[in-house]
Amino acid sequence: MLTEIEDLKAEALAALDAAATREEVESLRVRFLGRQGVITEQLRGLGSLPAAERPAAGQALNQVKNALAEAARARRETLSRAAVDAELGGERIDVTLPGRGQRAGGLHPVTRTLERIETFFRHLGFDIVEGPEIEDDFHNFEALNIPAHHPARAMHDTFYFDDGLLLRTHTSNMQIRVMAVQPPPLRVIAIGRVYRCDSDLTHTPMFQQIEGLVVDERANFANLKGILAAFCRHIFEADLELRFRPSYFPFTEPSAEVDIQCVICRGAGCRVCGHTGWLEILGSGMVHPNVLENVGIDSERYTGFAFGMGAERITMLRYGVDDLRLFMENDLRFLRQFAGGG
Ligand code: 2NL
Repeated sequence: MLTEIEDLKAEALAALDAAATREEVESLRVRFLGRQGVITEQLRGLGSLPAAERPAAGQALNQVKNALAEAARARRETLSRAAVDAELGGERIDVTLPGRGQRAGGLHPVTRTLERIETFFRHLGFDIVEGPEIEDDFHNFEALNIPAHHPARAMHDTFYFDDGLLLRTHTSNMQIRVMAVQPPPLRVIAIGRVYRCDSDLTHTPMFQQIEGLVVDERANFANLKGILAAFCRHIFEADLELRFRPSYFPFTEPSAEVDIQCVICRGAGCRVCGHTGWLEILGSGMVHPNVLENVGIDSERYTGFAFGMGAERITMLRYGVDDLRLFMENDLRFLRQFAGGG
């Protein structure tokens, strides 16, 4: 009987030692120590043994029972610890790996150009104004010396609403609004989105315009030329030549379009400037006396000059971007090239 018990103990201990999972340990525990387990059955059978053998057998069985319970507990603990170690080992953080870093965002290239232009004119004492994109006929056309049926209205490709309102075709509406309420002397820059029903490789239905206006006694064309020359040299960060070509706008007289020496070839001629060596960058002129009178300014006492340009076009020339559509598509591969820096 006692050797049988010893064999049973050896068998159970070996099985526990070989158990690879906590589930296996549990099923061995049930097999030997459970309510119908082998050891339990033996304990129950003690009564049928001869009285002389009972105490020794009972003691031996109890010892085996305790030994197996302890062995099962120890094995379970070993397996648990191994499981935790394996999990931690798999998750170990390698602090020597290079970090993923955080990409810095950046301002849109057109915004950067607008900010540079704004800063330049602020230093010259200009006020920066913004205003409504939905405008009435008076502030967008009539006051600017563009009466109904004037051929210049066709030039503007206007988007109209049903009620006679329209999307402004230039930021001059703001210049009119300022002149109507503020007496001269005036130095104003109007910046904002303008809309024209026009779309091809070099035109988008919306673009950002920058317009400048100065009204003062004796404001003259020489002042205009001086400001624009300083402006171009500042924005393009180069000592560029300027060229004024006679032109026509209904709201200025005389009018001039301004070219700068090509920023790419410096005048030698290249694809960007169409081999002329010059790039057209803005329109300008002396404010038409009719415009001053329309807003109640005495055109005998005051004169004015004004200029206007498209922010996208200036941005293209500053950064050497050759496709206007890139500014509208928000492709991160394009925009990331402008992130950071100034
Ligand atoms: C261009 C040309 C220009 C003006 C805008 C202006 C405004 C007032 C009176 C007179 Cl209130 N003129 N603005 C003058 C000349 C040209 O813009 O090419 N824009 C994109």
